[in-house]
Amino acid sequence: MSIEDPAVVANTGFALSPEQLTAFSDQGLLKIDFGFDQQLLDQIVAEVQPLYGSAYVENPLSVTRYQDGWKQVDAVRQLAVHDSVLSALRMLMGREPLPFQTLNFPVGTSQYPHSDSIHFHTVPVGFMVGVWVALEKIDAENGPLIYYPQSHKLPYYSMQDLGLGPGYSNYHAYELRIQDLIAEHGLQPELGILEKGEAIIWHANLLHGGADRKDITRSRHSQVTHYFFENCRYYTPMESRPGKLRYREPFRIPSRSDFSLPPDISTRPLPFRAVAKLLRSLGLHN
Ligand SMILES: O=C(O)CCC(=O)C(=O)O
Repeated sequence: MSIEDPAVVANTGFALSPEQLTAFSDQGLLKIDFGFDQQLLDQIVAEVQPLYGSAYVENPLSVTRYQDGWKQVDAVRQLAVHDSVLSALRMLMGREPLPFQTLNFPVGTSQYPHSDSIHFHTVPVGFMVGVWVALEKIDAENGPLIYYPQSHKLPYYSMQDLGLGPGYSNYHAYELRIQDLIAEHGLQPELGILEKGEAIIWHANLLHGGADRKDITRSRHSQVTHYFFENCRYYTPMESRPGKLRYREPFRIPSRSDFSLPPDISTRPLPFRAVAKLLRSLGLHN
């Protein structure tokens, strides 16, 4: 069945309205309630906590993230591949979504604004989104998301466009250049004030980060999943130079919990990956 087939959307019972599609394209983000099962959200919070490690046990407010918790916690995976989310993303982008990374946050990140296109990029451009889910109530005090509506209409800036060399050692300089751009364009921030279970879908180029944690005693449990879309080339701009892109293998978080191959298959020796490729070509492996 092709993704253009309306049955794909109808099957899951979830569809975006024309107003929501327009809002995403105009604003670069969409605030949305997918009606997630509250028990699933609580399960994620409870089961991810041990993954934050000993620093978290000593001081639960000191650790800001855990990457790819879906490999250990099935509830994280279930949220990342939720049918309603995938249906919404198909409608937004007209291609099959490929969830490729999860991040879980116990507290606000206070992260400077950035465009995800500096971390994950595609050829053709723009086939990436983030879906950020509030796992508890988020208000102005516990470090909500901060974002700049319409900033996705700015050019896609690479490190080189901003006069910077590649590599994470230059990342703070990138953040400062983005601060300058925000001021130059007079962009106005908004905060992601959300009820538990609500989500924000952001465009690949939307400037966003973590607002200040005004109350540093409070948690801000949340999960973001990053998605690419099928039939692109994928690369990591921070590790790329013009004409020498650091390509990434397409990867999809498995949609079934009875996944019979290990999730870290892309890091396995070549013969193992060749078998996976064969299985994928036969439709037996995501
Ligand atoms: O959760 C946050 O505070 C920021 C998350 C973020 O910037 C991202 O996932 O790209």
